[in-house]
Amino acid sequence: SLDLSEYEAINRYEKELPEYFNFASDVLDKWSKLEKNGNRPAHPAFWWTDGKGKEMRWGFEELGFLSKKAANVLSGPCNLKRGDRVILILPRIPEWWLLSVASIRTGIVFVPGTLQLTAKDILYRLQASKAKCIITNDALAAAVDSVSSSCPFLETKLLISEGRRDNWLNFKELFDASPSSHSCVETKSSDPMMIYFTSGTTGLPKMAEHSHSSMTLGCMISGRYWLDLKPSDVIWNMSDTGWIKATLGSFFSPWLWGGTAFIHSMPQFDPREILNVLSTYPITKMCTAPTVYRMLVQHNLTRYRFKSLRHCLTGGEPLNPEVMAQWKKQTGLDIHEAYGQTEVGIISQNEKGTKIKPGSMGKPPPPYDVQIIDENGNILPRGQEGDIAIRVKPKRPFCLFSCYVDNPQKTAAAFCGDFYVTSDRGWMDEEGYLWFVARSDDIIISSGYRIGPFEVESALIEHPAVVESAVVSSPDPLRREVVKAFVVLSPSFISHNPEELIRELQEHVKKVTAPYKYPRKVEFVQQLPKTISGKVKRHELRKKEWGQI
Ligand code: BCO
Repeated sequence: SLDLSEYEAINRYEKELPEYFNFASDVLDKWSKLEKNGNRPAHPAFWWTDGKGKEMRWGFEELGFLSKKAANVLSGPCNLKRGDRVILILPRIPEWWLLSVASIRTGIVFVPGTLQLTAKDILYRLQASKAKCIITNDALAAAVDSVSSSCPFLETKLLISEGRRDNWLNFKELFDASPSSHSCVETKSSDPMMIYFTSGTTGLPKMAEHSHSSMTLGCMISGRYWLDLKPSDVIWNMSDTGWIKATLGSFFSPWLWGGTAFIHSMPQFDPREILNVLSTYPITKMCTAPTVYRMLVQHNLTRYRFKSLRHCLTGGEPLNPEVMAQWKKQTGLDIHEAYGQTEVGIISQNEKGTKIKPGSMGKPPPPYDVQIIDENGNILPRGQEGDIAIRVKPKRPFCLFSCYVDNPQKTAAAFCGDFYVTSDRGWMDEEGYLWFVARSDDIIISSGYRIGPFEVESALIEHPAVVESAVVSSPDPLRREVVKAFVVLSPSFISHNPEELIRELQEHVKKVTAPYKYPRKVEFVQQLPKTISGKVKRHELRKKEWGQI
């Protein structure tokens, strides 16, 4: 098996980070050698199914062979060089994994995005990232074409499709003709590897950059103690490929530990399909959003037998203790919750074999020193609520994001004194368990999505009925919280049927921006509460929604 003790020592501050690190050459290619020599269980490294009978299984050797061919497509016909950025928007199909590995091999910085992005979202991402290439499929090619003339940096469009499209390169054709020999570039541990667009409380999403070591080696401790991974494991992490949870749970963690990343393409979310897959395949670990567990426990789980499932995990939003109890009653298994963010990965976890306190996010793993601080960066006593923060001085944990690209102000604003501040409120109990309270800003965490109110308000204002709006979180039994819009109508729309108008506004938002952000609740109001200087008091509306005033 691969000796990972050095990487664990780095996470425990017992060893320095190596100057050079590349996940493809230092991890994947080493597993490939071990596999070839019979020193790894005969499991696939990648096991994909479309749920309709089509399957794909690759060992590490095959993954290496195929991803080297994909790397040659990127640096050959796509003309991409080390350091160039490529936007990658694909559903859960094998090419997403191949092209992500290929980017790492070539030193190209990949920028994943969700398939729910609209033309406007893509335009913003292409312009902000200055990406030279975009890779997507037929579902989004027309949206890309509708904006590409406004993207001066965009040189290449790569289509993953059986068909051809004008002005697009076809991946399959190039891949088939591509050579399989490729030398992985040497990347410094601190070189940029990937960028995620992440929503903030003001303005459009920021670009959180991660290095070649941050999330790869940063998966070490969570992979070992939270996910409890071994080479014999088959882990099914259900995240959409646009979120960091996909790289963490379906890529870096399973492959660092030499296990199998199991993927179901699942174009439509369907709880019954999930239960059937768990009953059919030898999945030993599953990780999915709390909202999914909430949906699953509404079914009679005792009708299913999950033969291989041993360990259940969750993260992205808080899980209710009642859902944990129902899951345990019906399956006999605990749900191990972890807490993290795009910028920092996993910073608190309920480790396998430790006491679970339902409702708590567990304890911080090394290298993170997580504290609860006040607004001046002072550590608060145990039991007292404050900002959840990560110590960055005297030593900055290597797994923290590098920066918000091109945005030194926002990067600086994320730090206070000796700490990186998560903008989540919480408290720590006497035993060091972390408890989530709420966001300290206006961000909405709905079914695991991080939604910036400004993005939804900007979409709403584009509708002629909307004079102005304020978007806040509102409680919801299934999604924990949902987006609620308070809307001031233009006089000519006041007499319209309110139900029809709500539906129209919802459909409008779904078209203008990624549909997961649409306001599931809408209330028409005559005016919005404002400060003397005219700033909308979102916190007042939010407090009312949550029954706090
Ligand atoms: O619920 P509705 O049907 O009214 O609306 C849904 C979709 O139908 C709709 N939609 C999607 N594509 C559309 C569209 N409408 C029009 N055109 C399209 N092309 O939009 C709404 C989308 O909502 P959804 O995505 O929540 O859908 P759904 O099917 O209810 O999915 C439920 C979940 C739980 C599977 C989904 O919400 C989910 O995947 N949540 C988890 C998100 C996640 O992975 N978060 C982790 C982020 S990373 C992180 O937290 C860092 C941790 C270290």
